[in-house]
Amino acid sequence: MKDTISYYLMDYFASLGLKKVFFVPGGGNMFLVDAIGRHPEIDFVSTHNEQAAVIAAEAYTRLTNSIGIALVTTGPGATNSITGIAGAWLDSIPLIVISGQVKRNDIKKNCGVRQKGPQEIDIVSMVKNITKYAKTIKNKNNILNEVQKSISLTISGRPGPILLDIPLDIQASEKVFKKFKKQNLNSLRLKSKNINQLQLKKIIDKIRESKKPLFLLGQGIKSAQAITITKKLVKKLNIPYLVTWPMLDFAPDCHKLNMGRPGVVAKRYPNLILQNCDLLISIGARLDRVVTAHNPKNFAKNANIYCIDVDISELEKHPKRFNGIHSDAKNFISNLLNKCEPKPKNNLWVKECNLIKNYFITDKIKKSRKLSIYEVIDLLSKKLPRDSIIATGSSGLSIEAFYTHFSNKENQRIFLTTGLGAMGYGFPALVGVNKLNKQLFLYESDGSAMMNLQELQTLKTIGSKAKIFLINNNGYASIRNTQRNFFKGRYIGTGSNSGLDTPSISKLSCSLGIKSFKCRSLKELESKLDKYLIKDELILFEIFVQENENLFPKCSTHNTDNGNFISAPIEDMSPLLPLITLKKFTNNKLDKLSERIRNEI
Ligand SMILES: Cc1ncc(C[n+]2csc(CCOP(=O)(O)OP(=O)(O)O)c2C)c(N)n1
Ligand SMILES: [Mg+2]
Repeated sequence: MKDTISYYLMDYFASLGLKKVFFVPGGGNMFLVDAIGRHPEIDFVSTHNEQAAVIAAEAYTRLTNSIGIALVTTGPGATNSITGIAGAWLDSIPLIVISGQVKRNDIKKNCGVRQKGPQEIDIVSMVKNITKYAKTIKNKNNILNEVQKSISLTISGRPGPILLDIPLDIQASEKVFKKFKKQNLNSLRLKSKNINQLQLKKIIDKIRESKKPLFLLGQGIKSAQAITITKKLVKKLNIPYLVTWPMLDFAPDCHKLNMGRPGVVAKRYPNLILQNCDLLISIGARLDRVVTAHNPKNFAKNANIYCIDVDISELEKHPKRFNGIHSDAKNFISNLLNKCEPKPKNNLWVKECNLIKNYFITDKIKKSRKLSIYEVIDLLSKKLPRDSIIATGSSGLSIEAFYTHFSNKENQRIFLTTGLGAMGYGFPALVGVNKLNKQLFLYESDGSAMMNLQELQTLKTIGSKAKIFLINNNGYASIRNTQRNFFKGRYIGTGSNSGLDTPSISKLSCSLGIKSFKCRSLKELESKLDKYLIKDELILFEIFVQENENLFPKCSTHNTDNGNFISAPIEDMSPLLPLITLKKFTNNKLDKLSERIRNEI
């Protein structure tokens, strides 16, 4: 058949099962837009901003075995895509971004001017450092090679986004081709290197000798599509595990080997268990400061530490005592699964972990009259059903409280953009996972919602049946906390008394024809949830909570009487526990800093 290169490209994507395109049309991508409209297998969603199109596409990748495609136009369309690309880059998410470009003759090249073609911008240079591959296609005969190469790169090794920039004249040029037959996406995945057998043997010996082994499971396991074998591994070996935020949904909170999410803001028990283990095996987690807290040298201080990562730079950045093993998570885990002996079920260590977990799992704050974010999160933990998808916003106090305290159930999929922490993630993320055949929920905060509010209309347009929990705490509660703690409460641009008004989002969504409720008490929220969670329509619950709550538990930096700062060890979180309790749960191995903090502040 004869058709445009644009159609040829879409036919190739469809043959690989890549059928979902999120886009905003423009003059600069018009032939590609025409092709997605005409191709019978391509399902397209129009968003109201390219940032949203790219976020929707990366959210789609996160929840499927496919890859989301975002299609943007040249100039402002391309620049709007950058936040979404950066998020996918930091979180290692496969993503295909196609940008339209001006005709080859109109490209300015290196002639020194700022622009030659209409709305021309050199997007490739801008995203080079946040993509695995970014290229302007100059030769139409090479397009299939370029596309195959970039798909291989986006899914292989440490995954990440790619961008192909296609000039208008290439989009429009015609090609005679046979329709592509169905192909397997995995055939484009590059093989990972074999693991070093000596290192493997050493770690197997360490597991055999260890009395208190602990896994720390990170996003790299999802990237390597190794969730199923990781479940088999922990089950076979009976080794407790911690997870990072993007792996929160690996197993239900109540699973007896699941010891929670460690870090600067965390429940107390994961941090205590981390400090009590004698062997820590971290797989696919980059162990940034959010997880290791203020002093990485003190992290898992009683343990031998092994880190498994597909990206050697992530291993090289660690302190010397972290032993690095350069391997893809799936490769490493399948080797362990075949070669490791199980630990006895319910061994002493598993019992000790569960004792600590059970003691601290219901760490509660004092009740006050106004609804607390923590009460909301407890209620949602109870009410949201198994087998559902929960998209969340990605920045601010409400989100951090959620990832610390939400108690997840079996087969709930929960996700955010974690590395970038971009406000505005929630609505477009929900657009991206629409129609994935599960009940859909979004948990988002008011300030962040405002950054991509227009996508509420997209949700309405695409017939979303999701339930949205919108936390209203009068703007930027997290930044108000910073301004209270560091600037004596000089609030600037963080709430209605300091120049930032947030409208009632339920009123706005009502005006779009979306059913919306205001909830100001736990009772009111519970009765609304009981009545409306099962309804088959898009509903927004605007939940008014206290405006100035603190995050807890938290590894704080303490200001001493004589003007010094002491950063608390990771196991000694605020509000501070009595020393005697801390001693009990750290096997009497108190850090000297814990005594100093209590004596000097
Ligand atoms: C795109 C973007 N701009 C700015 C920030 C900085 N920032 C982090 S949290 C925050 C306030 C978030 O407010 P809201 O979403 O209402 O959450 P809350 O802290 O009130 O729970 C801001 C401005 C950010 N994370 N992302
Ligand atoms: Mg807020």
